[in-house]
Parts: sequence; C-alpha cells; structure tokens
Amino acid sequence: MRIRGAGRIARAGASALGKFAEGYNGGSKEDFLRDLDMAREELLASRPTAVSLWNGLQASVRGASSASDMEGARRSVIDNSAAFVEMSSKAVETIAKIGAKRIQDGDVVLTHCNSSAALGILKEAKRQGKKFTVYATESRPWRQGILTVNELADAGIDVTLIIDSAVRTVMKKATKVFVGADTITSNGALVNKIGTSQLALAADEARVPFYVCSETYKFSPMTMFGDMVTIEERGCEEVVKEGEIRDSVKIFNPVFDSTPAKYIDAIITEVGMISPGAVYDVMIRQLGDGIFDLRD
Ligand code: RI2
Repeated sequence: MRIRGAGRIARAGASALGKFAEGYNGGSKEDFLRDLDMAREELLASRPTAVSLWNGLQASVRGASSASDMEGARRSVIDNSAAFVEMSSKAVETIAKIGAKRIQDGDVVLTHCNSSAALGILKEAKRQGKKFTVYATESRPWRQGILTVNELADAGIDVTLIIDSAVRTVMKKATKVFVGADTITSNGALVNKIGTSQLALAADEARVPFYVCSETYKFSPMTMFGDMVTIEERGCEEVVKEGEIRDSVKIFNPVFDSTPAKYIDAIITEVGMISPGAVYDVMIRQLGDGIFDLRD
C-alpha cells in the first residue's frame, strides 16, 4: 500500500522487472527466464485486483523467451519495461487532455479515492482556466481521499472533502462524476475502489454523467476468456483499532467493487472516449498489436 493507484502500481511493477534484469548476473538464458518468472509471480501476488499490474509485467517480459541468448533476453526486459513506463505516463497525459474537454465552467465534480487519471483531467481543466468545484470522498478505510484533496488544493482547485456516506446527499449538487479504474472487464464493467458502485447508483438516480478515466492497460484480457476479477480483501486492522470491538465480531473488508457497464456514460482512455460496449473491440486490437500477449 506504499504505492497506490493502479497506474503507478503497473509502472512500479514494470520498473522492478527492468531493475531485476539490469542487476541479473546469473548463468544461462534458461536460468534468467526461470528467475524472471519467479520475480514476476512475486510482484503479481502483491495486489490481486488491478490488472494494470499484470499487463505491465506482461509487457515487460514479452518476447524475452525468443531472444537468442541471456544477454538478449535481459536487454529485451530492460527495454520493454522502460517502454511500458513511458507509454503509461503518456497515456495519463493524453487522458487529461481528452477528459478536460468534458469539464465546463460551473461544473460540480464528484470524485472517489485517489486516481491519477481522474485528477490529471481536473488539473488540466484548471490549467485551461475552467471554473469548477470538486467534492472528494474520504475513501475509507485507507482514506486516500486525503491525498486527493491535498493534490487538488495544491493545484489551486476549490475542493471539499466529504465522508463516504455523504455521496447521495452531495450528488444532488453534482454535475459530473469522474473516477479511476483498477480493472475494466470485457463486458465494460468497472472494478474500482470500494464505494465506486454506490457512487454510480447515486449518479444514475440523479441523472449525473458518470465518467471512468482509464488507460487501456487496465482492460483485462483474461475476462475475455471468462476469468473473474479477484476482489482483494484486506485485514481488520484497517477498519478498527485493536480492542475497539468484541472478539466475536467479524470484519469484512473488501477493497474494490464492481460497477456494471449500464451505469457508465463513457470511459476516457488514451485512445479516445469510448462506450463500455467498445472495451472488447479495443482489447482485440491491443491483442492484435501484441500489447496483451496471453501466450508468453
Ligand atoms: P490511477 C486506486 O486503487 C483507486 O481505486 C483508483 O481509482 C485506481 O487505483 C486507479 O488509480 P489502488 O490500486 O491509476 O491504489 O488512476 O488500491 O492512479
């Protein structure tokens, strides 16, 4: 949890594999590929929900097995990981430019948790001189909303912190919702920080447009093949302090939830603003480009 945000997690994972390859001084290509796979598995186990990590690692190891020798395989991982990090950072910038066009003077934006893709849009809109205000949820239990409000305040944006249960009340004032994504499935559903789906329901009820800000490497190719997204559950110490509740009380702490495609007005990606129904086609194109490679 020291690295937060699905995009940052993916970049950190890809960079870690790049550093692993840089520092590797083992023997044969086979040794390297075996150790690389172990490193990849260990990184993957750190956060099970965000597919961005899987895609970042996959992009880094792609093609390494077909290199002619250990040096070639090592070089390929170093280059691929650097290319992924660059592509990922550029994607966030492109999303900011596309999404900022959706912000108009007078908008009251509601956001949840801490998404660099969503905040990039708000900061770009501010840079362009647009006048709008933001409400940001606290996002229990980790309270990533504190990061969000400070980041927006530092950018000179008028921002108000609310507790998570104030979402439906505040939705009456909101004109748009912008949230990030940890994973998007082939049928256009959004997996994001717990509480996102209740934001979507409240937005639907109040007829407020609900925008998801997501790089395409948050699209999960595995869901195309029927796999379910694993929802990470975290420890009870994140929810209560020791001794605060009776020993017999259980704690359930899922940290992500799923929002069906029907509640999403558009997904703002680096390849454009798309409908949730277009996710499958974009994924097929990425697979064709070899960005998502299930074979390696
Ligand atoms: P960016 C965060 O969760 C939030 O759920 C956020 O919406 C999502 O990642 C995307 O963040 P976590 O992965 O990639 O930190 O837009 O648990 O920064």
